[in-house]
Amino acid sequence: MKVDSIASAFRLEGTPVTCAPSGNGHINKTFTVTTSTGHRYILQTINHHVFKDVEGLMNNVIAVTAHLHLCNDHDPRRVLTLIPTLDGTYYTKTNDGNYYRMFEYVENSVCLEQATTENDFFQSAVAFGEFQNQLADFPADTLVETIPHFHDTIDRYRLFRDALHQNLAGRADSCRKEIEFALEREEEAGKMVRMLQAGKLPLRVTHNDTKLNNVMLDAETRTPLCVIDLDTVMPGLAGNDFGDSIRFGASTASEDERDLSKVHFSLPLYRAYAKGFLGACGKTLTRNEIDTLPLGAKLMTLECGVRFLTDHLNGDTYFSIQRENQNLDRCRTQFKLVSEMEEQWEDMARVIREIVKEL
Ligand code: GN1
Ligand code: MG
Repeated sequence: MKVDSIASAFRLEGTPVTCAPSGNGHINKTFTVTTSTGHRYILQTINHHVFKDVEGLMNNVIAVTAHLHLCNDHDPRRVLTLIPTLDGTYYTKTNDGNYYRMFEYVENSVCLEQATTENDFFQSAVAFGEFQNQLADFPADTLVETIPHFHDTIDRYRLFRDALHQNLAGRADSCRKEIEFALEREEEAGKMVRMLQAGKLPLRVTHNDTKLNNVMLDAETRTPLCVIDLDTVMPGLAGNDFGDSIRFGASTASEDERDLSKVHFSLPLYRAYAKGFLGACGKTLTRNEIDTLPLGAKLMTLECGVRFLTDHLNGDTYFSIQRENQNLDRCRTQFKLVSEMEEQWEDMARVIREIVKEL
């Protein structure tokens, strides 16, 4: 079935005229639809191999966006707005078994793949910090866990070891260095999960995929508009949300950069993000949560590297790729960032202490 004809299943202003691919997500496919009145919408497939409970996922997104709309006076630029289908639901399943949903297009906005200025990164931190605050009173037990064990680093290592053992794509010998790097850090990787289990870190409603390209900024003022990609909003750790932003946005190169000499962990970008994030939600975080923010950054970067490596070993079945060895390239950038964080470990903790003093 053609994607532009799928758009007609939704309650649109005008009739669909064009439908063009957009966005850079690794999981769902995204299109921009323009109608006869010039109105623009986002049409997205929901990857049901990754998200097995599509109905549960959509119920999460419906409930979370409704809650956020109340916090933002129903401003359609501040919160993702779902478009209902003609039969009054919020997603449609086509004959070929695929799922689709639509959102209002957020006009006059930018979505960045890399932080070009410290201010842009700071503003994205404000967006994710406020997001966290606004969901603080959301009833977490009503949310479905859309991907069980999503940031369970202990379980991520179990899957990595399985992939290593099975060596399905026959690639293990060609990435021994990366495999060693991951294994040397296995014990530390589980640290925050164990703190959670011991009651030393609280579960909150978190985003869990806080990449810079999952937030929209106003194209002119460069101030935050809305947080997008809500499929993994579920109970999680605040430090993981902080950490995932750092792993992606405090790097001087893109996630899949092949020239590792371009990839560095930037302490100034880290500081800018920490300032925005702690300014927005620092007062609600516990002492342990604040103290483990640097660890969150390191462990999310390590976890993501391990996930890319696992997928490379499995033959690229999870993250979409555009070229050979792209998941290995992605893994290498993550591990390079982890090494540099280890070198700047004391500075990372000091930055947090300095910011907290000024709150
Ligand atoms: C995926 O969907 P996207 O591209 O925003 C992934 C994240 C990874 C990220 C790495 C559901 O995010 O967990 O951190 O790629 N999302 C899922 O770039 O697995
Ligand atoms: Mg995304």
